[in-house]
Amino acid sequence: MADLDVAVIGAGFAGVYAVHAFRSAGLTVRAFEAGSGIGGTWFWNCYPGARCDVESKDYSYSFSPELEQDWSWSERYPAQPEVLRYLNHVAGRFGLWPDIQLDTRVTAAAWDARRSQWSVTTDDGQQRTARFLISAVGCLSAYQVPSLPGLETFAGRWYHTSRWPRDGVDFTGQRVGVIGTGSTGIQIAPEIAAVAEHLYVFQRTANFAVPNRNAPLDPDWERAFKADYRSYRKQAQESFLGVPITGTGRPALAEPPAEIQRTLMERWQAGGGMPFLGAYTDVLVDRAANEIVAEFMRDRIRETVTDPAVAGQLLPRAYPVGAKRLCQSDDYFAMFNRPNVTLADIRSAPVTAVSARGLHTAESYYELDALVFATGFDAISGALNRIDIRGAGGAALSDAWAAGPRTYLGVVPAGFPNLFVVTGPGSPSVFSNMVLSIEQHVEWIRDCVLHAVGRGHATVEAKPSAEDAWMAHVTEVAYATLFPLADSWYVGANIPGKPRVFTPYLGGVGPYRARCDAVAAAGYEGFVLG
Ligand code: N01
Repeated sequence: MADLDVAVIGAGFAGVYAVHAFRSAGLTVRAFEAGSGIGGTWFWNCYPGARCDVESKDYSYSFSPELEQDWSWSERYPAQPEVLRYLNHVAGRFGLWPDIQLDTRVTAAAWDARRSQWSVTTDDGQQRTARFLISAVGCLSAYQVPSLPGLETFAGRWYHTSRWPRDGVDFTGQRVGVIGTGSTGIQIAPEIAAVAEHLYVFQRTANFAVPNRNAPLDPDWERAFKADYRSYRKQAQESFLGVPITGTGRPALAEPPAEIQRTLMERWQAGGGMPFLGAYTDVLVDRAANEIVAEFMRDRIRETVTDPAVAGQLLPRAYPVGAKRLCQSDDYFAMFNRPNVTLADIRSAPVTAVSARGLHTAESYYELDALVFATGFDAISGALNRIDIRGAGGAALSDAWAAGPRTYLGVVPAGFPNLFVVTGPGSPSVFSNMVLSIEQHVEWIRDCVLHAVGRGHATVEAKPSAEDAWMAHVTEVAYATLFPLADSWYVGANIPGKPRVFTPYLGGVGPYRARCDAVAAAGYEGFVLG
């Protein structure tokens, strides 16, 4: 008999909710978390400026109407410490701590076909057995530091944003380099510029960013909004992104140019990426429509950055807007007007080496006291591939995913009985409000497990043919859009040698939920219950 009904890897939003959901269903469950606290990405990414780009009213659990009413967010977009406080509140409120084991990294998991259970190994040398194994490792947790020649000789300190020192870093009076201008780099750079003697931003690809227009939440607004929270959540579940967005419902290409400018400006002033990109129906599928929106955004950079040469370098041209995750910032572009900030283009003059006192590019040398890598993640599959997971017949998950990660329905990889991946490859995951998608996945997995257990089944397996068909559908939907045109982490292009495969599901949160529900209603079609 297994030690546990359910073992969960990770205690971020997904792991915390999985503990609650399975325990409430009467199963024994334990989450193993590598960090010394819960929160996952929100635990590790405690760099200055870290803030969610989904509004707090959306980026919060909906499973408890009481929690939803009692908790008050202070800002429209929550900063990292507040998200972490929220998760700790949830763990305390629902009594989840006894089933969460911190400071414990899962290093391996092997399927024992004879006993129909997983054997889970952790870095404290312990082994636990569980009937079901749930990956809640997150899509953006395996961070990557580029291998720069000479980094080990650097006499200053260097940091990756996703392993930020918990007691902070004081950059006062220092010359600091930031490599990376994605969502993270754009958030941290203005914070460093405010205190450093000089900040050098090393940019490989210029990025689009919309304003947040972040602000404190007005208590009267909050009261009025919360009065109808339930029906808002329902709309979110049925929406495309997991956040109800009102677009014009029209294609940009059919709209008079002046009207487009008026609509985009209105949304620009209101802030937020989803309503901005969602204004017109063709922006993410038609290159010409996309270019209209891209040029609108370039105009905003031109009017913000006073030095035309610097503005020119900041204009994004390498990919269609939205095909990489749209960044959000209220102060990134204006930061380049500060006398203590220099933009260095490392596309035309790549980094060649790091030495004791600084960084060398093909054209220049920059003396630095500290270096910050905001260089992102081996996304979607990286965290699971770093665990030695062995399924039926001892097959390694990393081998099964060698040509790109695969699952049936975004949740179960074929060949790995009783393994479920929350917001896995082939699910809307990073193209949605993650908290809402996490809840949907955890509840679907719980119901599937209860269905199997209740009928005396020991195993749940995805049919390889169902996995093939699902991944073909995921690919077909993706290639009807502009997303695959960008060298993004969505396709693994940021990791040298990673196969270029587009795995997030772009079919929409509402339709995806309906599909998952239909599979369950049909007796878990595409699965073998053994
Ligand atoms: O990572 P990224 P991130 N040499 O991969 C550059 C979420 N998130 O941590 O574009 C030089 O997007 C790379 O350059 P290029 C959000 O989903 C959310 O910023 O590959 N440069 C790029 O500029 C986001 O999308 C929030 O040419 C190198 C940057 O590093 C995801 O996390 C906040 C390099 C990496 O950008 C990841 O964001 C933060 C190299 N060898 C993150 N390797 C919010 O909620 C990489 N780069 C707001």
